[in-house]
Amino acid sequence: MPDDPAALVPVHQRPFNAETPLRLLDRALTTSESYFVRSHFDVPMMDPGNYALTIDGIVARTIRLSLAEIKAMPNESVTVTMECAGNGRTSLNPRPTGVAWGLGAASTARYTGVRLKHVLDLAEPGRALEVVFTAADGGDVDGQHVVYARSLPLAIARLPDTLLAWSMNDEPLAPAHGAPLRLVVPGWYGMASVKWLTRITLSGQPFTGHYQHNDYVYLRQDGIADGTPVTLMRVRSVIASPIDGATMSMAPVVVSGSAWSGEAPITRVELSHDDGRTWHQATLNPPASERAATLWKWTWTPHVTGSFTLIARATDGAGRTQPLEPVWNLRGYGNNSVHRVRVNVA
Ligand SMILES: Nc1nc2c(c(=O)[nH]1)N[C@H]1C(S)=C(S)[C@@H](COP(=O)(O)O)O[C@H]1N2
Ligand SMILES: [Mo]
Repeated sequence: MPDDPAALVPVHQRPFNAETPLRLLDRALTTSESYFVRSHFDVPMMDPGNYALTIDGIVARTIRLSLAEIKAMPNESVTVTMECAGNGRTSLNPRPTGVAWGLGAASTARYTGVRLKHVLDLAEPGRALEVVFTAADGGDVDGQHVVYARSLPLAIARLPDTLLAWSMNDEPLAPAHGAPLRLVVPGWYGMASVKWLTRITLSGQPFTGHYQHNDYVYLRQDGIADGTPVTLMRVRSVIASPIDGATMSMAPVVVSGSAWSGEAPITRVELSHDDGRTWHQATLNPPASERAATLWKWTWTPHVTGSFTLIARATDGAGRTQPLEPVWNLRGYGNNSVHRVRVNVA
């Protein structure tokens, strides 16, 4: 667990799950200490010295790679914003079961590792459909022993930004974030980015593991077929400053935050101080990478005293805009409704 209690907002103690404080979400990078943690089980014991990654299944040859061998491969770095699919769940009514996330289950880091594609090619894949990623953590789920495992379509696995990462923000990856090696799938909700990776299996069939088939599927959401897998992050913005409940004077105040979408670049962030009657365009900062959040700012000058609700609404290049009200589904995934922050002008 991190030393600085202010660095994270704990949501659950065992397994440890915690949010990034919202006031940090107008920064280009989240430090490792403040990066949100989402783990289904306790952090598994891993010895980097004895670590081996196995690549097997539909391959010409099964291979095993040590951490030193993986680190010696061509390095690649990508700045990525990662968000848990359950982020924003607590604003759904009725409240779905699952970790009680506010809006801080999202963070940005510069990941360094080797392209997954590079490692797959070493094993010479045959006619596979999917790539299954198996982790070292596991535990009891409804009376069954379950290990964390997920699959990706082969085409996504082979994208140049899909990494096997051992470093975050140019520091060694922390145990809570998947050391010694994790998968990073930019643009997808966090469940795809398997931590504590031990095995990569090329498969000819759709994977039906617990975290693929039972969890991380949309259920009972209007307009979406039951069982549709959760994949790309929906467009979202978060207000980092001012914080909810802040008191300010009748002087110009900079409203700032970040916005991201797994589907396309952010093209617009609008702010409202009057419950959505009028909207003002925020200034956008070019993101660190296509896979990282866009930071934005808007200067508001309140002309009267009273209480106000600030709303941020992002739009992406695919024309998708955040809904003003949450859209419910059974597990509470992908709720990208707008962020509202209440402030007092005194
Ligand atoms: N092995 C393993 N990988 C995992 C998980 C897990 O519980 N076990 N949680 C997933 C989920 S749901 C998310 S949102 C991200 C969170 O990554 P972080 O803890 O580094 O923020 O890791 C993903 N990878
Ligand atoms: Mo997640």
